[in-house]
Amino acid sequence: MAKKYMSDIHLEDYASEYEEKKATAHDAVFTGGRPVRSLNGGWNYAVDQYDTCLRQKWFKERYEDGNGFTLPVDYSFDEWPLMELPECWNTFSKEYLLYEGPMVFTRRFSYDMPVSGRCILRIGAASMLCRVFLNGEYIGMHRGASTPFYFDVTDKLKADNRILICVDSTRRPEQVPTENTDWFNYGGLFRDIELINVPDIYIKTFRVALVPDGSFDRICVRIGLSEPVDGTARFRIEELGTDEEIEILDGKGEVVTEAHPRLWSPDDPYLYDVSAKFGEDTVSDRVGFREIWVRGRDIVLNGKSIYLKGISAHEDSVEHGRALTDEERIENIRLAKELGCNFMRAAHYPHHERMSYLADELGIMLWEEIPVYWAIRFDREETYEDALNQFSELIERDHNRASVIIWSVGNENADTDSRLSFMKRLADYAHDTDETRLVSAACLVDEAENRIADRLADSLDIIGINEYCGWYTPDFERLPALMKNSDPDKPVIITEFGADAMRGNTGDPEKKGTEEYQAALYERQLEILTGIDYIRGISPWILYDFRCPRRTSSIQKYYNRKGLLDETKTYRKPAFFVLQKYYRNI
Ligand code: GCB
Repeated sequence: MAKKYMSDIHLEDYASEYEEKKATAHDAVFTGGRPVRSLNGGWNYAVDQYDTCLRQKWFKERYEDGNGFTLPVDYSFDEWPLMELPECWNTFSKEYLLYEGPMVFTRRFSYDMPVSGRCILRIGAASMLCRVFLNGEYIGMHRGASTPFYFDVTDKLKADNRILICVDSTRRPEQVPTENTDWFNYGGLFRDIELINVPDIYIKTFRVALVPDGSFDRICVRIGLSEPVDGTARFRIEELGTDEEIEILDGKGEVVTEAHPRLWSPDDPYLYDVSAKFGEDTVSDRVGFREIWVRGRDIVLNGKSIYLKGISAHEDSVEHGRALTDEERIENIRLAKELGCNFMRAAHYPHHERMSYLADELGIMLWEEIPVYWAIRFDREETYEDALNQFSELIERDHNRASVIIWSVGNENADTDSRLSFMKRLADYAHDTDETRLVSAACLVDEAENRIADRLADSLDIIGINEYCGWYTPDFERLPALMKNSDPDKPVIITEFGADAMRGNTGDPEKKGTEEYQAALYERQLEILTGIDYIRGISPWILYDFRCPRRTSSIQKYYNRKGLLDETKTYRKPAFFVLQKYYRNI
């Protein structure tokens, strides 16, 4: 008897069975145009600091021992308080602001079982470890805080259901990102949770883009099915009169069709309705067509050399943490446009997919990044697999977004052999799977030689450089010297420069932390960077102040204050206008 009731408190290895059934990029399902049943809304929740849900298998909901004896249980799902999901728990309640660890979410829902077809559960993102249970059974898990994941739950659904999700936001050294980052580690189910109905055999992947060959009149369409069957699919763009048959063999098909689309650019973000059909299944999307390449030290959009007038941004808001509303996303893009930007660096992890849809619609080019940030465990194969999986999930998710022109494989990682091989593999993967974008990373300057020199550069199309002359690097004279000492054979983007400035801390332009110091630093940086022919863009750090537990000084107050706006996103610091003027004059 003792064994039966005590096992959960003596089993140290309780979590290993929940490492099985990992959701990966291979499970991703193209969702555009499909009917979706939202599971957003009120979920019962409880902080579960000691992982008791997993240890005691609460998800089994065992209230009796089978002999009529009522078992004591440590949960009461339906009486737990409610949280409206999606949400970051840190901003949901002050009580949880600094809570890191496991939290359990559960709700009931009814479901009208269709006569045929399958049902896919899609979770937009959960930070960082997520385990899903449906009707008493373990469905699977996911790692990584910023990409969507999918489970086929067809055989587990009933008319009345209980879903239970354990989300564990603990930072761990071997995770991607690792435990030390310069941003706030928000926890929660902070993107949409939905059920998607698909036919028995369905379109799983759907990629549409111009062939990047400079002709601007060849559209490549790739379709992948859920089963390795043969058949015929159709691809349509009504507005262009395109109606193509695609032969499907073994579940895969590809066609290159001639068309003359109006090209997408930030000045003319023109989108087409495209669709594909296989059997009873139809998917659709709104897609822009553009070509982006590198020619020598130039970045070329639709055949014309461009300069990336950018700004970096975190996904952060005082009220909602990373669970931004659509209004907040639109406002962020609007602010970037007010600055004069044609480009945003979505740092340092995949932002919500709505960001790239909105960038497509509103006309702003995007740099998208995975959180291979600082001192990742580059020596661990499991960490590489995690990074690669998050990267594949991102590429799968945003492949059809014209606005996304650059995939970044990481940020500011010390140049070691293991880092080189880790990030080179990621860059090679991006080149192999997606020929319609450029690959970059935010690299470090070779401090000893004061030169742009990173062994990873050979694997990149564009070299990103973070330099903090006038801030972390006191001697400003190093910047012109850096420019002079360097002779890269490809374009460079200054992916970061900046200075902290607390709103209202005004007065002395010589004093770090004042609004004036920040503005003067921008003036000086921009003056030096102007006219350096291989610098083909900049994305200074950063659009607005963002929460950051590492920043404890009296001018920071747990915020990184390098924003051009403060955290309310309403107050423009003087440096905002310096950059705006610069962009207007380019
Ligand atoms: C960097 C990092 C960024 C930090 C920034 C800073 O180089 O890439 O994540 O927030 O510096 O403010 O120090």
